[in-house]
Amino acid sequence: MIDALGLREQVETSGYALVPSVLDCGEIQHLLSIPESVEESSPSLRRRGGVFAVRNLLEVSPEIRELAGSPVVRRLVEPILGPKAFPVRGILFDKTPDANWKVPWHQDVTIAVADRIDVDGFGPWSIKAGVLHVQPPAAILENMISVRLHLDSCGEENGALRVIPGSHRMGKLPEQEAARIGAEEECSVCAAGAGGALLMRPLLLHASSASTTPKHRRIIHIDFASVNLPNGMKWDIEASLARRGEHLFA
Ligand SMILES: O=C(O)CCC(=O)C(=O)O
Repeated sequence: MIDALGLREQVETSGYALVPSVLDCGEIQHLLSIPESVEESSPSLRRRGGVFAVRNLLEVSPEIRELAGSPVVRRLVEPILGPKAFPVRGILFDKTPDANWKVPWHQDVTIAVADRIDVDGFGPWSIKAGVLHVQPPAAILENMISVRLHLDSCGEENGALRVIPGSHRMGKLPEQEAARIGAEEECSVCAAGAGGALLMRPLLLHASSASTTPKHRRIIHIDFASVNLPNGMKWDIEASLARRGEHLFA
């Protein structure tokens, strides 16, 4: 049973929370088969050896949209963002001997949007996996939460995320400052069992090491927001589903 108030307080104070046993074995098995349901030729599938990432996951997978709207996930998101929260971006990624990487200390500062609309405080703009991205003002990122669902157990040996508790309250940090704080402040390792979830504010400083075992480390990462964008700017998922006559929660 999730203690909604405790979860909210923990995320407010530390910028993250670990929740064990969110998914059961059957749900994990089902989610592991999702890359097979994505069209072979889709540019969202990233391969090195096998598939190591599926980008634009909400766009390419109705199952992930369903997961994002499911009671198990809403019970994690709503205590933080309220009942109007909606998913805006999803990615599945693995660390394997063929696709292994480390990530330096950083904050997640970009969002996926449909069209370039120049608005004060938004920028720079970039393209990732064919999708337009922009850095929004901190106020947008402060109204977001990322849910990372672990499909394999994940400890230090296979690249668990390290975080600096409380760093989500420091605003957007220049790269050098992020590196300095990461090197000097005490970090926590977000180890999780298969089926466990990590909730994390995008501005929380985080890093991860390369995996040192041949085990999979598959994670479904879904970003949620609770605010609309200004001046008619649209979240990418909103616009791409609308073009197909679909909705987030069909
Ligand atoms: O999963 C990882 O090892 C790093 C992921 C990350 O840094 C991110 O999603 O921003």
